Amino acid sequence: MTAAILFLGGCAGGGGGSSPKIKTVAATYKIDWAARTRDLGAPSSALSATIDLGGATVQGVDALFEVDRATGPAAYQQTYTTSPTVTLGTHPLTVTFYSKAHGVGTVVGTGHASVTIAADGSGIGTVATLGAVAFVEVVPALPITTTPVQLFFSAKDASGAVLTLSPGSAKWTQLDGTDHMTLTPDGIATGTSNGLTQIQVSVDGVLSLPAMVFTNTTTTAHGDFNNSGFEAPVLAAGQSVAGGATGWGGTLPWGIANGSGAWGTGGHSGSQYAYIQAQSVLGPHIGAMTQTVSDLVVGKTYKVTFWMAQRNGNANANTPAPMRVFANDAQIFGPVSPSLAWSSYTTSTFTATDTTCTFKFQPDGPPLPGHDTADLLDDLHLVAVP
Ligand SMILES: [Ca+2]
Repeated sequence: MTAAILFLGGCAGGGGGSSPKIKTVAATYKIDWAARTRDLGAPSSALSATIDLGGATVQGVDALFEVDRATGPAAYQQTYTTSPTVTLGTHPLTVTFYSKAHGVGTVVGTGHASVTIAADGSGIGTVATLGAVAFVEVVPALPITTTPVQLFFSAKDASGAVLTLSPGSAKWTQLDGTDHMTLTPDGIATGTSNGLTQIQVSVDGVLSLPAMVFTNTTTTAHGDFNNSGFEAPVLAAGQSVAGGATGWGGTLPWGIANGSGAWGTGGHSGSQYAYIQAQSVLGPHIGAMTQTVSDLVVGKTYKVTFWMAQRNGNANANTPAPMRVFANDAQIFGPVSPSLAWSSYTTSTFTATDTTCTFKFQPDGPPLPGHDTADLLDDLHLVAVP
């Protein structure tokens, strides 16, 4: 429910100029604008409404009125007056709420009723409004660091069409993990410690399923990869989460998984492992994982060792992706496609030119449109070459 519209009393007006025998009235109506979580300035759920009174002009055509929501996040009720006046009697009413001001943007709610405009404008009841939002979900986020970021949601109507709404249309709640991050009602997340947090978002009264986000406040490892076996944070058996592991950054789609599930049958060591997906089913989506390691010795030679397998889980799409490894954007490995079983790999050696180095693991995209490929990683190490 975006808002409610109520037709109330009005002042009796004079007859229309061209049809003096037809009585008209300046009907008044009120709109209850719903609370928002932030100030306006962008497309959102219900920033304006149009009211169509069928055949209510003195010429007998539809009388159309448009009103905009005021700026400011708080709920409020405002009374409006129809101008020009409308004819007395029974008319079909359609109210349409829009995501932008001035009656444009996405339709986010509609209401229909048969209303009777009386001489004093009174006796017309509330028009129920049916919200357009039918499905809401949390858009997977990159790991939340100590830098505040805006979380995003996706809203769809009953037919599955995406509705374009602004962040202020949504209300965010944190179900647990308050020791890992803070979350404002309008979706600004700030990490405070490493871990997992369950969150939920609602738009116009439609609630999403709970979603998990990582907080990752450790961004630099010393001398070797931090969380090299992807055992942190701890997931439940069979669980996987997109977008993060302690110590790691990257580009979606990637994540970690525990044990046997959609991505794999288990880790090389420990129960958890990472996956990087490269798929073109929904357009090109090529994931990457990155971590910056410090305390390298300039002039010294290093290599990276790691274990890799192709996706071998229970959700099909078990096709490998040709993996590449980069050290400060210089390629030191690949492209190599792994097999189903875990195997050990070693990159080319490279010489440190700085005390820090950012490593990136990124597969090539699928060879054909509509393909879904993914690789699994575990037990990554930076090794100094004697
Ligand atoms: Ca592991």
